[in-house]
Amino acid sequence: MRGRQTNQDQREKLLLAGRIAKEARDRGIMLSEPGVRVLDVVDQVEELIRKMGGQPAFPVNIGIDAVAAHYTPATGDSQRFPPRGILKFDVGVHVDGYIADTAASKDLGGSNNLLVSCSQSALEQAIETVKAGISLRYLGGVIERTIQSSGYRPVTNLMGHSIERYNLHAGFSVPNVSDISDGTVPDDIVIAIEPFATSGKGFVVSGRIGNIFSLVRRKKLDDASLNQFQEVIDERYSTLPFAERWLGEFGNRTHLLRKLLRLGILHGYQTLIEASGAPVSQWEHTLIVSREGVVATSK
Ligand SMILES: [Co+2]
Repeated sequence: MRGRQTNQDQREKLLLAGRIAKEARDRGIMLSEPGVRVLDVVDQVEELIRKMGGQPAFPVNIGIDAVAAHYTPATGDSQRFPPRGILKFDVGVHVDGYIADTAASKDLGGSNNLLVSCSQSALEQAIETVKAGISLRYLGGVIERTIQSSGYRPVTNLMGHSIERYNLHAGFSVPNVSDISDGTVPDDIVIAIEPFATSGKGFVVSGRIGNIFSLVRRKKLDDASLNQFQEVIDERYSTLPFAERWLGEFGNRTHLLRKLLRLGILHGYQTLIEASGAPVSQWEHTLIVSREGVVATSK
């Protein structure tokens, strides 16, 4: 895939995924209000993605306050948005495997929150700055300084990432600070840039599995129901992350998921939580970067 991201057909699919992701993200942010059921919003947004001709590239991630990433509601989850808190709404869309990944934040029950706006400014600055060949030290420094100038810290162990077909985290990372990588941004690449800001320590630790899984590798087992379950997952999601609640027709899915996790056939994503329990904000766009310029597909 790399080196061929700007082929016209691929580019159109990337742009369509970006437009759908933008709509989905904005709808999600609008619907997420104190007292509203989280699962209702997530269901509506994932439905919108499908109606518009895309597929979710991962389950909608809902992060409230110190939860930075990797949480999605389970089937029947009755949780409601709290009266106050920093919400991160992270959406992924793919069209034939071509992915857009985008996120926004909102101060629930409040308005102009500096923690929310500083990571947004950092993303804007990063998009202004990024180009093929630019040093990651410089780019990371722009993000870091923008967040610090508002009195907050970037989250150092969460990073932007390259994206390839059916591959959300394709190996190349875009740090949110200057001193993590000596590399440069390659020509002809799709990357998501995602600054995270916090009033806490500036790094996340792993919590429990947040109802999100992905296929690592299929294995032929002696159990027919486990084999069928693997096949359905592989056909529907390939190796992209999926939610427990997307497999509602399998009444025994909790049991099947647990078995496949234990066998290493599935990976379970642990929630990522700010180390001191402080709130985190995040903004994210997906960009096509080439010598001809930079296009933010989800903007
Ligand atoms: Co991302």
